[in-house]
Amino acid sequence: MEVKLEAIFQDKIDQEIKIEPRDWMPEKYRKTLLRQISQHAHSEIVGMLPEGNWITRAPNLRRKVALLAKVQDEAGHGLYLYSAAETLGMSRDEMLNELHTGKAKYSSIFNYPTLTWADMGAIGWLVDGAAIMNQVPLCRTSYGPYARAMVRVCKEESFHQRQGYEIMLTLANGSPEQKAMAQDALYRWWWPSIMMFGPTDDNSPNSAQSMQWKIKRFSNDELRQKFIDATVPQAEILGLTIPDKDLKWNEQRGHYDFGTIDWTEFHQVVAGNGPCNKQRLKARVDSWENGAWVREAAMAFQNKDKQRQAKTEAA
Ligand code: FAQ
Repeated sequence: MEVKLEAIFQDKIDQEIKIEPRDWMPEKYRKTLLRQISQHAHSEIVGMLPEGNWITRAPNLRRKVALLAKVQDEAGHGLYLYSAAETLGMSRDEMLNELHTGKAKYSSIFNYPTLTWADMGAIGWLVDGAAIMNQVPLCRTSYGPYARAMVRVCKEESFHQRQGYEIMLTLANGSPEQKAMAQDALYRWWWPSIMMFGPTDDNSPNSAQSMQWKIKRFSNDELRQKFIDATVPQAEILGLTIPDKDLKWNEQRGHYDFGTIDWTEFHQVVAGNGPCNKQRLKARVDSWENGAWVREAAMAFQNKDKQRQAKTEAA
């Protein structure tokens, strides 16, 4: 029976028919999606923190409004993604508990500090740029609720990428101090951004199965290469230097060659030992604890409302 169901399931995937919450699915498909979507949701919510740090220090009103809107968009992305993950049978409270106890992962990139205003430019340009490269294919992922959530997320991410690039462009064409600030931000964010795509294909335990199920459409290395190829010319327009002496156009491959990624750093950050892991997690846990009264008040209101309704119906 299970074998037959599995064959029907794979056939649907092969024919590009979306899998919906009530459809039969292998348990491992459900678990893989739950892992990826909840990690993605946590990344959006934790990802609000590095930029949230600069809202009060934006250099002018236009920049402040754009940054505020961007951070709010990230909260929205987290909410669509938690909703999509909930359709797979785990409650939002359980997912948050996994984040708060360190059981669930979130993207390595959000464990780095934002030291200057130029970091707002570098995050928009590089981090959102990498996110778009990874997420546009997710609009065609095989699980319906995830694919549909990603359509809006990607539209908003493109705006984020452009606002970041525009900050970089302004700084790169500004005073020598501003240009130096932009360069310093590129130095610090480049390597962590290319690590966002995850381990190399031969070290990516989930890729083969996720590709077969069309959860992922491109491998980690393919997306990383696409990102580098798209971003190098943008750095040239800015007149800024990417901190990789091995970065070079390879005519034969039709791609940029690049240097060796420091995977020890990546694994350290993912293991909780990055520069800001403890601070990020503490901010989320504090926020959950400080918001307890809001949840309790909402529940008390709902119970009162139910009692009132029951009384009216009984009368
Ligand atoms: N950080 O076998 P794979 C954003 C883990 S963008 C931490 O290759 P998979 C927007 C991976 O989970 C950022 N952990 O795994 C924004 C797995 O561990 P597990 C979020 C990482 O899933 C911008 C292990 O390594 N985007 O939020 C990372 O097939 C600006 C082995 O790896 C998404 O989540 C990492 N970078 O491929 C917000 C996109 N990479 O769970 C605010 C959706 C890998 O087995 C400001 N996710 N790991 O214990 C994906 O596309 C995939 O999950 C990958 C990883 C590509 C991230």
